[in-house]
Amino acid sequence: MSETTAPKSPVTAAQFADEIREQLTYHQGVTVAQATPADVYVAASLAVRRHLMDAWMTTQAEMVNGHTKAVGYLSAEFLMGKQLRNALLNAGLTEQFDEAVKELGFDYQDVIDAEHEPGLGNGGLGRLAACFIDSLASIGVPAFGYGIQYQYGIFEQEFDEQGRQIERPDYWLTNDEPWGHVDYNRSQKVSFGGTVVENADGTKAWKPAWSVRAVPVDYMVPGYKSGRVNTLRLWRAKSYDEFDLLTFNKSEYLDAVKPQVKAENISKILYPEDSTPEGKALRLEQQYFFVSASIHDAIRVFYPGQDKPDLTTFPDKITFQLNDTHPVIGIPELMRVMIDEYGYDWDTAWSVTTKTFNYTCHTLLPEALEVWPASLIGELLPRHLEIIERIERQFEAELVAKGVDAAQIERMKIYTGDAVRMAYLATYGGSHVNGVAELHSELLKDVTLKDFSDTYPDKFANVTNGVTPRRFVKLANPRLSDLITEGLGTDKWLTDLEMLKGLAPLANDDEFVKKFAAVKQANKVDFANYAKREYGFDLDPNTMFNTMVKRLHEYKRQSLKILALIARYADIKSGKVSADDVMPRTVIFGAKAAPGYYLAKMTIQLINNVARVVNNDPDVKGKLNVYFPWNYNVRLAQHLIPATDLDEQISQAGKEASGTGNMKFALNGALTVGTLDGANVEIRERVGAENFFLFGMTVDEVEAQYANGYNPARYYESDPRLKAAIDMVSDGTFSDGDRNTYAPLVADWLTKDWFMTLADFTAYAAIQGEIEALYAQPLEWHRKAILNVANSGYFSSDRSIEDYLERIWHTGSMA
Ligand code: 26V
Repeated sequence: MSETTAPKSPVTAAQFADEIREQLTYHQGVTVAQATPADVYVAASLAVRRHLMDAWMTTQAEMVNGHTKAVGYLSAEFLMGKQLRNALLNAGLTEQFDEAVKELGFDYQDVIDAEHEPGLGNGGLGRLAACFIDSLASIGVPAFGYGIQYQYGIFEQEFDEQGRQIERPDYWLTNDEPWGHVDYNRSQKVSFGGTVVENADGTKAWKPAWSVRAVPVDYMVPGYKSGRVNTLRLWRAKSYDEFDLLTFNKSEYLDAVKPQVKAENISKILYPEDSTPEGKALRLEQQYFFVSASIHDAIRVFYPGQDKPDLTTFPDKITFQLNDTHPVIGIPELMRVMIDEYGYDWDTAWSVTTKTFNYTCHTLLPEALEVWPASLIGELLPRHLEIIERIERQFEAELVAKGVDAAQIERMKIYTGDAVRMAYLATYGGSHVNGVAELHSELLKDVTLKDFSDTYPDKFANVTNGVTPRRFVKLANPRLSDLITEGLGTDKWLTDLEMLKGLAPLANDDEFVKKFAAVKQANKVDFANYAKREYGFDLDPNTMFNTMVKRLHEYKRQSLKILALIARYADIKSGKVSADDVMPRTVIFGAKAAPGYYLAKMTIQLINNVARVVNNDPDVKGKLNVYFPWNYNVRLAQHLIPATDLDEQISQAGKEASGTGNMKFALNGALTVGTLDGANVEIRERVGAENFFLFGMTVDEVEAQYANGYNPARYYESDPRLKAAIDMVSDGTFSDGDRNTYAPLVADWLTKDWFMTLADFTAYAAIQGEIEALYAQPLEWHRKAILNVANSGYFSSDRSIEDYLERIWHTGSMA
């Protein structure tokens, strides 16, 4: 739909207040006088949902009846962030809400704060899925997001007295959750275990041992000014045997609920690992659970009421995007459904399946590519293992026919006999494979999936990631949004982000630059207040805000940042740089570590203790401060990114697939210090090399170092500042004199340092001088920041989706 048919904010503020009152009365049964901010949050959310309902139903009806292929985005994670303000924005009700809440006697902020964000994702991959479904709806592409409604999302992070990470369960569903509609009537049955038997006619039948009920919980995904509302369908596992009466009667109460507990465990918790997959049965159960339910759901939606649907048309109805390897079991599942449930022959099923699926890879770390033990698949999904075996046989025959040599065929095995390589299955079983930034896609072709790209070059594509400007500029940074709209004379940039280019000339207009600087300053003051309120921190908004937020991983190199910071601290403290020459900085970290990731957790402890020591040292007072707000999440990102002056993207070259934080920062007018890695490469290309602080080894230099036998101790010995910093970590400066606390971390740096933190230290430290010199000239700094904003329009997730439509999905938006 075009903008002219977008919802026209059909109500006034007074009417919207009435709608909230009505929900309070008839849904919650409380009066306005009795209501808490949390009640108003629920009532307002339900009221917004009602406004979106017609568009939601129309979108679904037109999707089924229309001629446009739909997109099914299969993802184990959707890191949505808070819903209310986004829904208000897209429904055109923001102002009415603000006034209505006031009229009802509530503080706007209290109502917004009552929403607990659903943390149904680990990091970049989950947040990307959320940005993508926003863009699909905003562009008007019919789409389903399909995933799992975990009862517990990513853990809540706290720090103990020693600065160590503590994980607490995230009880996000214990409060009233107004957004998800539980649709018991559209449940699907998902089965596991058992055996495969052969029928008299030679066909196979799977006799599963147990089943669970997949109940869809539907979330509206409203497009911005598109009049479209797509669906995010998250599956919740329910038991069929609520209660085993027979067992119960024998008074074995706990045994009676066992099957129920087993079934419902499937959607109980999000796995908090985000790089090293663990071969856990429960995780494979989760994957199969949501993928099987989703495939059956799509058949139900697109062939309504049909017993014998013509599934050869399935790829014309929907294309499934596999978000990493997590949903790849969908490939043998669609084969099984077509052959066993609908009676198609192998070749027809294969042709439909390969046309239906596409695979996005989000990593370069080989250890992060999922490989399942065949024994586990055989136990849980015996029929699927048979199908995978047959895929392997067909694949090998195809490779032989193509003249591929035996050694390469051996390397390319999907099914080794012991294990199943899900990335290989996805590559062979789908039409396209894409990486998430140009460099990443090139490395996929040249390294990770080289044999496959040599054999099937046409399958490989790139789609560089993007972020939604609605949430990450308009909602997160209203001041900048207003200034952009003023500068461009229109707010159409929110759906056409390349229009930001129009700001470039304004980088030479001192008046505009000053306004831009004032926006940043006001955002910093806001963040300082927020940090005071939420964390008790005292941030000085008159210092440079220097931020590093992302999951804690060795390859992302928080260690590099902390070592440089320690070196700086030592310089100031020793008087090596005079206090007058120091550009005051506030360094802000945000990061969760996987609960079992030992070195990552130790790094968190180190950062917290460096913060404690530095912040309490009168010698550096006002010059250097370090803060680590705990529990980094989407909400904190929305507060912190607009307030940041300098952003850190310092991963070892060749390890960060893309990054999306880098895009959010650039769009919010931060400058980046970064390596030539992931999407940094493309950001720098667009914003201009002179507006980006580049340092560090390239991919080729990294490879050369590995090849020559990298020796970190050499760097320790050759840079005295680095040596001093590491020595301070080992001598107990940040552990009350205890020399053991960080010994494993120090030992890793000195003897292994796989991600070459030490090798990049000197270059990283050197560029700090350049950064501070520029920051000392505010007008010049902000000019460059404006050019970052102006030239980052490419990194809209709308553009990413347009690229998927053209390169991968071969479809478009609804008329
Ligand atoms: C892997 C695993 C392994 C099993 C346990 C649970 C789990 C959950 C997630 C993952 C995949 C992590 C991969 C990931 O998040 N990649 C990030 O994807 C972003 C979006 O494309 C990209 O910007 C980041 O560079 C990339 O690290």
